[in-house]
Amino acid sequence: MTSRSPLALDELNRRFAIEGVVQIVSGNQGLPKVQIATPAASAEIYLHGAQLTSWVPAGSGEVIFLSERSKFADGSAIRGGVPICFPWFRNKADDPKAPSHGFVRTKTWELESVTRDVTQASHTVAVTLVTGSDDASRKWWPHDFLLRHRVTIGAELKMELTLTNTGQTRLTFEEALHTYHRVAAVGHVRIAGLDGVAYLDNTDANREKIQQGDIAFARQTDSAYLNTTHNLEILDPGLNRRILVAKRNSLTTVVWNPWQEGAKSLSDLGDEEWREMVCAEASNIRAFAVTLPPGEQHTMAATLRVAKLA
Ligand code: TA6
Repeated sequence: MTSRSPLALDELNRRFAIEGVVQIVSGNQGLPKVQIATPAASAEIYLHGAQLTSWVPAGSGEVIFLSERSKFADGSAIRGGVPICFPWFRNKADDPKAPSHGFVRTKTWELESVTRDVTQASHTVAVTLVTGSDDASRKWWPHDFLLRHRVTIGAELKMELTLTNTGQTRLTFEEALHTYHRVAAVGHVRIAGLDGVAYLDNTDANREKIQQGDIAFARQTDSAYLNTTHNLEILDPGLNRRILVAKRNSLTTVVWNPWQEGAKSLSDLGDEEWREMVCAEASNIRAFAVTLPPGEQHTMAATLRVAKLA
């Protein structure tokens, strides 16, 4: 796939805008973002990293956390929203100089399609963005691929990440939809759905442990739950809501909050913002990385829904 220069806004709107529903505008630091507004929900997706940064279902408040100090610049990841981690998660095992969480979250993706479904059952808009291998990616990862991110905006938020192996050899990759959920106060939040599941505790030399009951937050938390297809419920009494996360083709779930001490090392996170976010990430990492023969595809999906807590 050639890395064409990104299209100008007027050309992007000519090709993809839907009057009164979808437009492409100049976002933070002038980066192009897709703005979606329907009776069911509103949302924003930057072409930078194909990163969703807002989803507000009708009748609900903002569900996605975005740092007030986030950078919006080439080479930097947006802090918040849903960063796409690919083809590795965290540091690259064989190259400490490689970018954390891979290289696609700092690339400008291309808009491939914007479609609308206004049947009675659902008023949804689906935005598909695509990126692929190029000379720059092959320096880090010697494989040919096409990566599509299809985001369906409506009363639910559905994110589908599809990798196509366009090369001649099998490849193995890690992936994560690194979703930052907005919460009122992380110290009062619990995550249900992982009771009894084994996890690697990255705050304790990645020792393997077993989850006892719901996840509560009282310190830096960075846990990779293994061999689990379980759906999650993020229970937020402060906002009197549950965020339900359903996964498809994902065998690991990462849960992260930097807490006060971890936040100090993040210049793109406000001093107290760690209290208002929790990451719960559909993923395939570590021993559950995905191996794909030439020509094959793999889709991992996460679907979010919001409900009242009580
Ligand atoms: O998802 C948890 C995690 O892997 C943590 O270890 C922490 O590094 C977090 O991701 C954020 O990573 P980033 O590179 O975006 O600062």
